[in-house]
Amino acid sequence: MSGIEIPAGLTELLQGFTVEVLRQRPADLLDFALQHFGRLQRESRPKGAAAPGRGVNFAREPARAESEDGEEEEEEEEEEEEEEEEEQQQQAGAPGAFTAPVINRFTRRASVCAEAYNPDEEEDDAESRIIHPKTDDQRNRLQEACKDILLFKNLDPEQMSQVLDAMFEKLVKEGEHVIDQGDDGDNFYVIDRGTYDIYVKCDGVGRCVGNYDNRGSFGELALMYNTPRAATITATSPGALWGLDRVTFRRIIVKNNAKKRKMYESFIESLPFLKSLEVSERLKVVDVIGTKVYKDGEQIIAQGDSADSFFIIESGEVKISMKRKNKQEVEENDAIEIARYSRGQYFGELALVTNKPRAASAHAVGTVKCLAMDVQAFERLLGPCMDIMKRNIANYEEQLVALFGTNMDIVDSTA
Ligand code: 1OR
Ligand code: 1OR
Repeated sequence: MSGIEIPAGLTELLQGFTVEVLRQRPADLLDFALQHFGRLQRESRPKGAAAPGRGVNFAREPARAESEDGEEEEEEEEEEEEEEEEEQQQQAGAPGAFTAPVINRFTRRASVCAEAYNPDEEEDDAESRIIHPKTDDQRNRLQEACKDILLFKNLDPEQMSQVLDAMFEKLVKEGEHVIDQGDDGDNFYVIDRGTYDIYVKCDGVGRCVGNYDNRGSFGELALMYNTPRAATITATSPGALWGLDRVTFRRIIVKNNAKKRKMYESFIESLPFLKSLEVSERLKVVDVIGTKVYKDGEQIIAQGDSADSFFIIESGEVKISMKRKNKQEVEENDAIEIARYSRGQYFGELALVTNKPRAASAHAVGTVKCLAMDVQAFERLLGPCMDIMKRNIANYEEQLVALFGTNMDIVDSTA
């Protein structure tokens, strides 16, 4: 981190305190703080010892004993926790090579903290909800920033309103590290404005693997899978983010992901172009997709636009069309239809693979339901399917000749 260094455990300590204040709404805050931190100190002491124990004990984590030398009493419990975590990660789809976690003591504890806030237990506990009051301007900007966030797409209105209430604005300076690879996950972030680089360490050296340009979100992986941060995110301009705390994220988004898995697991499993993925990798695809619905005639992709997502059709029909050559200002109906796709087929991969603008437009024919994935997830998760997709791209030109014969010059494929 650049600038002021935040001591390890401070964020969790203050978050735990804040949650307790919101839950219990004490009349005397100072008195409550004295009792709260006094209790934490007592709980974190080794049994029968006078000296305070190491580390932070979180507000709702059961008190545990810790001996000075080997933490023997803790060991058994930690092994159980590890097993539990492994089990959960297997269910969640164990993270790929880049996330291979070196689970240190602190990481384990942080994960325990997350486990203490069991999404099911928290379900109807309205008092534990975190609310950050916002001005009208903030609320408008927040709603605008969140409207295309795929992880929020499958939430019901009540869940969405709890998420918006809990989000808080965070201003960032150019050069600031918003997330450092290897750290514990505290918040999920939605971009309000600003540009950000993504660095991933390879043999100890950070390599820029992508960026965000005034839109999108990051920081979900560590919260979803209880793993260390998988990448470093640095601001390359002054910017603003909307943060969502770990507890609310797990209570709402992770819980909702379980529902999404039930809905989409077998569909994703059935897609031939994803057959190179392991089962666990397919589950991770389900975790990051968001459902988007389009009305008859609505534009899904515009030829020439920059690209930020990939689509799989769940239901309905999608028409792919290209502008006529030398007619940049064409009417929509002056474009030529080049393909039609339906359930189980995908589109929007070409611009992501070639790093070029969209080569064609896509429109809904009737009502269309698509599963969308952002470019970062596409690159992170669909690497093993690239051969199949590239083979298909190589066929595009052939298909076009088949469609228009030697007259293929009529479409503008230079975009
Ligand atoms: P996180 O909680 O692990 C870092 O914190 C965030 O960076 C991560 O969640 C993602 O939201 C985001 N690999 C891993 N994390 C990435 C990647 C990424 N891109 C964005 N994030 N890759 C780059 C894909 C363009 C794969 C690199 C091998
Ligand atoms: P995209 O990201 O470029 C438009 O956004 C999408 O239309 C594109 O990815 C493909 O998924 C899809 N040429 C270009 N894009 C095509 C084509 C195509 N067919 C489907 N798409 N063809 C002409 C090649 C010059 C194939 C004609 C049958």
